[in-house]
Amino acid sequence: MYAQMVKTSGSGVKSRSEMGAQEQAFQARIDAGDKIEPRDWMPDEYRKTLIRQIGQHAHSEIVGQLPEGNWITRAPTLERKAILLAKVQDEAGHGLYLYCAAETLGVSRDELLTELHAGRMKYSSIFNYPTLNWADIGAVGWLVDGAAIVNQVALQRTSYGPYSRAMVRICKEESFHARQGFVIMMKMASGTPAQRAMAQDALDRLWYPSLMMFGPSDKDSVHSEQSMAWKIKVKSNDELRQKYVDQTIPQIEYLGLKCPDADIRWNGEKGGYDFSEPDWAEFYEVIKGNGPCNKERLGARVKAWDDGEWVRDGLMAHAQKKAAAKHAAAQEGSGNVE
Ligand code: BYC
Repeated sequence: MYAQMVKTSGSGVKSRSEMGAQEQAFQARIDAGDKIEPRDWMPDEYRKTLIRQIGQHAHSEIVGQLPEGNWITRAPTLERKAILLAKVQDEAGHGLYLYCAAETLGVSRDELLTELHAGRMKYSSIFNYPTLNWADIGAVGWLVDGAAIVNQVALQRTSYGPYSRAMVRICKEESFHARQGFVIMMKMASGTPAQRAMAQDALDRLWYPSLMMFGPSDKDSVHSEQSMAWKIKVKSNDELRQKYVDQTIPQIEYLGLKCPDADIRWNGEKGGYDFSEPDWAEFYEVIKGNGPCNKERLGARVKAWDDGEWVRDGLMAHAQKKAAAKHAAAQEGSGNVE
């Protein structure tokens, strides 16, 4: 039940001559940099790919609340508690924008959540790792939100209008999230030897999982070729991972910490760092449902859904009552009493 499995198509990209007239016109709009809007014609696979990616993105936002939400009651000061509370609340908002963007494609939020709860839709692998102490909260803000920003800045230019617009707003909020994480890390890294050791340990554990957030290497990415042809993705998984490493290594140095990858080297020729790949076998285990926290995370989401049933039922009953009263008043006003 907890495996995050979705059947992938990965069937290759059609050439112009294989496309019908409607598809050719659609592709020409994409190539010209037009945004596709909900009422526009789109190929079924384009719609399906967006529902998969936006849905997975939305799920990541709400599952991503769990590892940090866990630390709200244990934040070291009132100020830190207020900041973390605001951040975790922002993530719920991000989930909302994204579920709304997915709804414009003809799928309901309830349907997407049913898929998540049944283990048929994924969420980001990173949230299947635990947050063991306060330094991890700094590292999540800094590394995880930092990685999310690199990915999402590119997605601001995605071809689907509602997704692109959601990304603009999300990116602004994510920048605040990453900074609050970096400030926690600065405090820990310049604190007592024990605090410094905690900061290093958090970096050691979260470095490779944060690299995995960008997805498998381009050669193993099943969806990239088609998604890039449709400009759903505008940068490849490896391009974004490289950008992230290049921006993060100087930050590690600034903190006076050590990157857990002994093979990190500046490569002047390519103008970026050489780095070791994450353990992809571990990545595939995690997305199959076998990471350290998959069961706990999905269990928490399912419980929240079940516990909230009475609220949803109450809201629906209230809405139906109001709609019935409005209908009755309208009937009475028109003298058309049934
Ligand atoms: N985790 O062909 P590929 C946040 C799956 S929330 C899990 O390269 P694609 C935050 C992939 O789905 C930020 N699964 O796929 C929130 C596919 O399987 P399916 C979340 C992954 O879609 C709260 C298979 O592997 N951001 O930051 O072209 C608090 C093959 O991959 C992952 C987004 O969701 C992964 N890491 O590219 C704090 C960004 N990577 O679906 C922070 C939006 C790959 O065929 N998504 N898979 O069964 C994307 O940009 C793209 O979907 C990805 C993957 C780059 C992630």
